[in-house]
Amino acid sequence: MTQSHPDNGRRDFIKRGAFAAVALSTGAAAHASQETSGANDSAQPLITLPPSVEHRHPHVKAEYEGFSRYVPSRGNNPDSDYYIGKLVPGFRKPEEGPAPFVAPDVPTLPHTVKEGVKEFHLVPQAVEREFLPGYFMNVWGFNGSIPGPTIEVTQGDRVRIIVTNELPEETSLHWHGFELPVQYDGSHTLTQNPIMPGKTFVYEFDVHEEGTFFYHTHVAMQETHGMVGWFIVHPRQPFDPPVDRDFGLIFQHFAILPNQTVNDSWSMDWNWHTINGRSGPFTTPLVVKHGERVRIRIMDFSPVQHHPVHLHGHTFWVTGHEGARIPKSAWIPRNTELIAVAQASSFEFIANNPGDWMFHCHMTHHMMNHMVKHVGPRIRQGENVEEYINNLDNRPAVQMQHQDPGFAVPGYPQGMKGMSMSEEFMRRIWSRREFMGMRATAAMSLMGLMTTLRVLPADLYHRVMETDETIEKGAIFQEIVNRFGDPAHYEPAPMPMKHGHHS
Ligand SMILES: [Cu+2]
Repeated sequence: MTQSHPDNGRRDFIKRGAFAAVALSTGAAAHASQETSGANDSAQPLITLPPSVEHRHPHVKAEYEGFSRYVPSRGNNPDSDYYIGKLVPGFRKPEEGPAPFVAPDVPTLPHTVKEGVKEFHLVPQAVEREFLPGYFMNVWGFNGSIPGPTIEVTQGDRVRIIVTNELPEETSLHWHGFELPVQYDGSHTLTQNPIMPGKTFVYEFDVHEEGTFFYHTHVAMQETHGMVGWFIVHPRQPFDPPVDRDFGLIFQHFAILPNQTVNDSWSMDWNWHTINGRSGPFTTPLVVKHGERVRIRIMDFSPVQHHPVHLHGHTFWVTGHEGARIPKSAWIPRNTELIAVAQASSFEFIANNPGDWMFHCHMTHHMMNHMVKHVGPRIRQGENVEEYINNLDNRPAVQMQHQDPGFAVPGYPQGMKGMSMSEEFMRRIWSRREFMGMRATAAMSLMGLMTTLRVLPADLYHRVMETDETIEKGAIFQEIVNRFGDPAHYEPAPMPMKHGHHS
């Protein structure tokens, strides 16, 4: 592969001082440079090639040129295998097998092996789920969780799933996308009799496919209550190139009216949105190390809405949908991927741009939740619904005008001033390791179907994810600005926050 203007890229990197160091390390030093990314300015050769790639593809250096796993970069030739990091491998060695699948805030379903069959127990049941701190919703899921726990197997496995129905009504479970014997398809009444309350049904089949699948109730109205879970099948022959991270996010929405905790399964509308059963800012950030290859699988199990999911600061390759992995020649570079109801998409990228990056559905009304503080009893002075219900004859006075001057602005509520973020709310948001060191105002910008991708240099990743160090709000972000940005023009977030800060 001949490079048209390799020197342009080279000069550009070198010009950028601290960036250059990490782009200019040799393959053997790839891991070492990760430790010091951005903190070293010695000049070294341009190309960063992991030894495994050099070994397998001894002639790729020219193609690789122009792309760095440590600096936002494209590569020079769109037809190159390494354009936008397309086939740049992660640090994980192929012999280590696939990276563990991680669905934040959703457990993995344990299994036992009986005579060569992987046996799982799934329990459809009503569950209580805390969408946001203090906002407990009564929804339906599996084994105490919504989404249900992840089933994770390998292509070629035989699975037995023992389903015991703890719902108050009949159900059946569908294994979405599997080419299985029809009697185990779970299509309610078409292929099997319903599983009555308290009864057990056993599904058993061979898994010859690989990819991103899921299971769900096949009773439509139960679907609106949220009954879905991942069914991840790792390929027998590991995907190439290997990834270091494999995340899964399930997007859902519900219609839960003001002062209610139960979803309206008849509604054509929606007001609550969740990613893996939580709403922003309670969604858990995806934290990765600078330079890693990352896979994210997204899936939409919303009853009626599609989601254009947008990642900031990176360009990713769409590598598969719910059907199967896409041949490499047909991978598409994007920064926004539209997933329709019951579809899944997988994409991969090199995390070469440090920072806290928005990762969210781009539908404006999916970037917020309920917004109903001004509706019903909550417009009244005091917000205790119990008191209101228990004393209908002497209900609290209606609060005709909110005190916050923002409510007087035409176009209310653009500033989302109805959102209540109490001190306890914020304490819970910030109590999570994954949130540490983000800007003090970070939570204010995350609502509904919004989460964060945090790309951290190895030392900062270590501080956030592997130590119990107390990290001041904004400290990690400030450090990233210091190393990779323009600190002279950076203004830290005000502390304390206006609403519900904590110390
Ligand atoms: Cu959306």
